[in-house]
Amino acid sequence: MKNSQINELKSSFIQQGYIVLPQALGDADKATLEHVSQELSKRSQELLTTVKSNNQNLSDFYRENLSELIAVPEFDNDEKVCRYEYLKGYSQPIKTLIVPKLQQLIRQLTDTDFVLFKDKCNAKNPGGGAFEPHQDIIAYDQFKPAYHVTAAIFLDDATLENGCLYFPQNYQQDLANLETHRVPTPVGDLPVLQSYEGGTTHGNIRQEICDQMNWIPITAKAGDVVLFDSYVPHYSKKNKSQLTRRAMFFTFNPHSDGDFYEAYYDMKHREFDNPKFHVATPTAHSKRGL
Ligand SMILES: O=C(O)CCC(=O)C(=O)O
Repeated sequence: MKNSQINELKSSFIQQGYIVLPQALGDADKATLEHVSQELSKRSQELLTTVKSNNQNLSDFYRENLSELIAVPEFDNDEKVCRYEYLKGYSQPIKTLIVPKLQQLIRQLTDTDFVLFKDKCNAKNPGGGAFEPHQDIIAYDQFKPAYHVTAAIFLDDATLENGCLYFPQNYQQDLANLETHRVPTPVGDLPVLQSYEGGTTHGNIRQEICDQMNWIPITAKAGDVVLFDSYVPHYSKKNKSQLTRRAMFFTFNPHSDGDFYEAYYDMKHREFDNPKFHVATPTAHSKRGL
């Protein structure tokens, strides 16, 4: 990338909270991710099927299997994979090839060193996968870092029909007069918006605040990367197509805050049902009374 392009992306990222990087990964990386996705998707499906056929619950299963891939089902079907997590912990190519590449990319665009905080693949199978408007930060605040950057890598084209992401345009300007808690971050004070607590809407940004933002769909091609910070609100609709809309999400925190990857996944294995891990997601546990 040219310096002028990088500078433009940097300021857009700070202003909007997200940027789109078309075809940011090369063919070899795309092939690696396709291979990993097939392997891990198969494993997560096996896990859901086995736990169900053994009449176990996932919460007990993960407390006893602390290094296993985490498979999370859709709320309306306990054998349909919504997402799987702990990719770096489970896959060598993710650890040695993909994560270092993303660290390099994020460094180039933020001038800061980041370490991996968490990682997941949203399977977004036909008929599933709607994520309500939310800010990721409220799902992460049990750990020290107060600012994160996520690289979303699309493995399939993301379209209006299959549930692409939506982000608001200039939300900070639109919400400038909103009285809300603001957190100091490396890119200035960022707002934490009021959300619903408990029940089926746990973690969703309150409707009257959603209505003040100008949401736009971000369609993407397989191989595109969208970088977004942990404060920018976002959502996606149900997949109404007949095919999956897979996307991997690698979330990083500044290196200077420390490395929490294993601590995060230790907690997630031990507390699978904790609502913190089911913010605005279409997963089985988020839709239970909390
Ligand atoms: O995969 C999607 O469509 C939305 C992802 C998301 O917002 C999340 O996992 O927090």
